[in-house]
Amino acid sequence: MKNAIVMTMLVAMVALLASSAQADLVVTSDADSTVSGGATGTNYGTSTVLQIRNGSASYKMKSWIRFDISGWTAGKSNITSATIDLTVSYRSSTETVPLHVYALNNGTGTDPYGSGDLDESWGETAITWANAPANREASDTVWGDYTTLLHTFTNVPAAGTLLSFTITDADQLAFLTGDTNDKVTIILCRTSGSGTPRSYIASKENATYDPPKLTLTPEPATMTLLLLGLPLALRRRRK
Ligand SMILES: [Ca+2]
Ligand SMILES: [Ca+2]
Repeated sequence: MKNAIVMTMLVAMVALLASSAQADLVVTSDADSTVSGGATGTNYGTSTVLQIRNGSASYKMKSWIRFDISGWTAGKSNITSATIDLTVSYRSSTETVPLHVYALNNGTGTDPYGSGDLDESWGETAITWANAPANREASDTVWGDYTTLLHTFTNVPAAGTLLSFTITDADQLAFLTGDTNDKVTIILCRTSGSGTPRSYIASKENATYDPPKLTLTPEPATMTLLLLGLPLALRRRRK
């Protein structure tokens, strides 16, 4: 009888924890666009591809991608792992130019370098080379004070292939764990190459390939630990 009461109480506790536990959050890009050093006032927000290339000024292209993480309800400090998936939508035959993925830090206010707002409210159909947050306009990269390097792909495979990486390092996760506005932005750029070769990443407007995707994973749930300990607790009571 006692065991039955204990069991009922534990099941109720597990159910309560399960209802409040944070599951993985999977979101696709909320906004994405290329900006071009050769057309500094032009927006590419409705394009089906995200372009990233380096070279002389007119060949420089970088891409901004934003995710809405308002679906994460367990407190941002509980994010312990993040995976970013990008799908290659085009590749020239010899694409070996490294592709860097940066996070825009959770900045607020105005970019002192004149590249626009840092508060991540950039508009998908308004972002350009001239106003993209943390864009280092005279360069092939971004302002280090406001960004964190997450990953570098050393080679880009054929169209249709997934480019994926997972981060668990606290410093790299800071743009997520320190987020205060439910928006996070990543930036794609290249710091070598001559304009060609190049490759494209599918944007959220691409009908053939998957859009950029972010997966957030919480700390191992208390519920799981409790479930693991439950049989042991019951066995001890029966002795
Ligand atoms: Ca877009
Ligand atoms: Ca943010």
